[in-house]
Amino acid sequence: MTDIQEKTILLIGTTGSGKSTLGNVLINKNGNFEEVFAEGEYSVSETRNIKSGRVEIEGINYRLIDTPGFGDTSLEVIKIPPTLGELNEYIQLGVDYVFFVVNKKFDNKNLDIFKYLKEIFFDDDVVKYITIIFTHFPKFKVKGICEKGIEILRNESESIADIINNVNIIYVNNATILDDNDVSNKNAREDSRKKILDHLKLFQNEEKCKPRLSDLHERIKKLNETVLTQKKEQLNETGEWVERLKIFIEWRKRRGRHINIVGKGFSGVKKPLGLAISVAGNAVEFGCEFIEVAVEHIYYHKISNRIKEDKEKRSMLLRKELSNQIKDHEILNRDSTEIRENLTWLRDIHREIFIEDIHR
Ligand SMILES: Nc1nc2c(ncn2[C@@H]2O[C@H](COP(=O)(O)OP(=O)(O)OP(=O)(O)O)[C@@H](O)[C@H]2O)c(=O)[nH]1
Ligand SMILES: [Mg+2]
Repeated sequence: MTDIQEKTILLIGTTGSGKSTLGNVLINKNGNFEEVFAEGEYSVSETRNIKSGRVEIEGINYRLIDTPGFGDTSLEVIKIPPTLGELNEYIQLGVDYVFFVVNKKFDNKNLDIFKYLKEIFFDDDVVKYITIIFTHFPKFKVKGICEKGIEILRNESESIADIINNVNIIYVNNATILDDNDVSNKNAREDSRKKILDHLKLFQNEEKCKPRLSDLHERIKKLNETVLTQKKEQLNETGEWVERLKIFIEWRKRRGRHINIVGKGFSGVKKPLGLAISVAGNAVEFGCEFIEVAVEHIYYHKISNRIKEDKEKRSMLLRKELSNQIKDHEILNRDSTEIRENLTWLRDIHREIFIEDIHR
């Protein structure tokens, strides 16, 4: 009988985060990082089904479970890939490590995945087993830079800080090895691998993390349905808000005001997408922020994804996009009743001024 221990590593994360690649780096087939799990070359989800691979390292047999990525690019919701219902068959005996793979930035989608790990696949205990592995991080060997990354994350939001403080974090870079001469990327993969192997040696839980297997398929299906319904409601609500905004901004523009200036006197408390809107002293800031928030949700994938990093540029583009929309808007053809119905959120006096102004 062999005396080889077996440990299970579950790779989980959004699509394109680098799960399959990370699996290949750990297995290091033929010492050449050959593909065991298919790595995506194009911007489409590559892994459709769960797959497992093995590697023996220093007397320990690691079983790697590669999974399809979370993500729904069309709706900005994070549905659980239905095929993850089959995880049952792979992790019945429990897992030793959950490698939560993140492409550079820990965002809201990752917050959702974290929640699903605790509520759908495991329970709160899973946090002890999670290591967040940030991929696509070329400077991972520069001294101090990973610590700085962690510090930045801690300041990002309370919910992210709460996660960061309770899990292990590793930064790596597993860029594609282009050809035999691509020593630089090969070395980077070797260094990444070493970093993770050191972590595996250092960090071990005595017991395996037990999954919640019963009705997994059903629970995933139910959750996905709920997520989609919520998103649909949000979009409808946002759509209505943008409509109202267009009318309001048009009004301001016609009165010679800059599009961003909502002006004093506008008051009302509304909650598009859970964001409380109220105007007291700082009307201008409110205006910009509101426009940005409302439109961002509509054009999220069209614009903000592209230029996520550059907030100023993003606001500018969002506003430009909005003004283009306004140009097309057939506001002048609306009759007073229709406008009144659209403007229930304005104070009576402002609503009437607006209608008068439009029909002048
Ligand atoms: N530069 C760089 N590229 C990476 C890194 N990790 C992965 N990639 C590349 O990113 C792309 C996506 O990687 P995959 O490993 O297929 O991602 P995945 O998480 O398995 O994606 P799905 O199977 O769709 O869920 C591939 O082209 C990889 O070569 C990294 O650390 N740095
Ligand atoms: Mg994959």
